[in-house]
Amino acid sequence: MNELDSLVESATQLFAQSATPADLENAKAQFLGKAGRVTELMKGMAQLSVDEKKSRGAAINVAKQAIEAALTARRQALADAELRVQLKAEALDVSLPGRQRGQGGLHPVSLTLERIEGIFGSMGFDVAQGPEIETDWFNFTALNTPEDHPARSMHDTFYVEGGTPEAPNLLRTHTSPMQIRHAVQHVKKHRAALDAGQPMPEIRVIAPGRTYRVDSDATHSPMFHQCEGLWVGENVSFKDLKVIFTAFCRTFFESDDLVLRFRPSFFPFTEPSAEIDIQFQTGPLAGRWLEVSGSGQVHPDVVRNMGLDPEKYIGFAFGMGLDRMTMLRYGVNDLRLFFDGDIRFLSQFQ
Ligand code: 2NM
Repeated sequence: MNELDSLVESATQLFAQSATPADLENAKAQFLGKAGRVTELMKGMAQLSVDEKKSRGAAINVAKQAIEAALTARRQALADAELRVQLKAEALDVSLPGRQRGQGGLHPVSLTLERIEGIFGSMGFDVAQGPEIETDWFNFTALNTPEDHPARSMHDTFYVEGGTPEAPNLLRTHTSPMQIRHAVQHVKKHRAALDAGQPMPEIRVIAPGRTYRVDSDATHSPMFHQCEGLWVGENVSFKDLKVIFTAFCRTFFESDDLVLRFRPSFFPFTEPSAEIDIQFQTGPLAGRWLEVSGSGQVHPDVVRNMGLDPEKYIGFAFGMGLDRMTMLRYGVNDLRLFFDGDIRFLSQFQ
């Protein structure tokens, strides 16, 4: 191999060993740069004759062109390799499964509420919802709760801005004020018929929602959920309350042999009043009496505040805690779990 051939070969080798474009440009300088080996060969021709210059120059030129071709080829190879790496890094695998969006669900207390609405709905009850900030009239006075009743103290009730000293505003302590609002609306709607001595369609309504009391421990939350029910008509009796509430409990707890007990109690807005206890015959809670609701015949003064004649209309009402109903149904022993927002607890109800 002559001197020029071996020069081309060593250039090609050095180019092949250049792993980056910068290395390659350094390698190029060693052969084609100002002080490169090809340039040195050109300078070395100075003492040659014209004929020698011609043939030697042509040979050097051939070598130079071969080196330039090798350089161009290597540049292209490096650029191709770089592109391949880039394409691989940016590759999009369209066959990958999409990112799943976690499925949400209802809070257990909301599940209870939906259940209760469904069951009472099937028995002809409307659902009434209304303000959580109430007036003293709807929350207490209309419900026959006397001025000096402890429930009206700042100790038990959250008072809020917006009222007057005589008629303060407060966070409702039960959903009964909504029962009054609904009954008043209902009576207004049928006022003409009533005045003409015609019968009024019965009031059958439940009022679920948030309620507030100054209370906080393992079994009391300052905000809790209630659902009250009201049934007013000319021929309604305690028997009707017992029938619908028994049917409700058996459906709600999915227990056909569940037994109810009405235990005498007191509420300002009902007379007589009773606590409703239930007893499961089977399952983990079997044999124990469990309080689930308050109830009673609506007090004549309250019937009057609905705009009805208590001599003619009789009402029955009940009120239960949705949080407690949820605890009983699912066997949850700490009320605070419902308000902590821990997804590990809440996701178990989906
Ligand atoms: C209860 C217990 C007993 C009740 C009474 C009324 C109304 F509006 F008719 F007066 N609504 N709800 C009632 C009766 C609520 O909760 C423990």
